[in-house]
Amino acid sequence: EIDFFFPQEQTLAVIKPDAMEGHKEEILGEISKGGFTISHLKETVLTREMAEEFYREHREKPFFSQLVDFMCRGPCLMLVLTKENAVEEWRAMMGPTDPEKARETAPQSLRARFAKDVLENTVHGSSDQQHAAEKIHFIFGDISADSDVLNEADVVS
Ligand code: RTP
Ligand code: MG
Repeated sequence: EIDFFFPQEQTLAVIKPDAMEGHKEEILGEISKGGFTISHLKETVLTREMAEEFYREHREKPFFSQLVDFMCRGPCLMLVLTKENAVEEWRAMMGPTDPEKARETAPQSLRARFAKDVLENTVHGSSDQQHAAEKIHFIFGDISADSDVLNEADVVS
């Protein structure tokens, strides 16, 4: 029998303000069922400056100011998820950006189930490992020496 070793990968997940209002526990349950380990967790209301920086790759898009308004509207839950292939697996659990498309192509996904529209779409996930590393650093600072398992010190309030 051969045991293959797959390295653990980290991704940043965000439960967005629309979902914090009624689906937080259910989404956390799905994350757990999906086999992800949560190593860091922080509930926060983003300032405009933080939201602008977080989504800076979209600053030229027509929806940018709406996106920033939405992300600052209430608390977000920020999570560092660890698993083999975490970036791709979390994106798959989220489903496509637009929930209408999600309902057609990925009806079990979080966005298909909970999202209102293409803006208020429930969850964020890093698009690749570089993006994950950047955004995790932006939200949580340097966590490179921390354990992959959540302990009290890593819950930031
Ligand atoms: P995210 O970054 O939040 O995980 O979402 P994503 O990769 O699926 O989509 P992205 O293109 O990166 O867009 C970031 C977020 O901007 C909002 N959006 N609004 N009104 C619109 O047409 C529109 N398009 C995108 C969504 O909140 C989207 O998740
Ligand atoms: Mg994106």
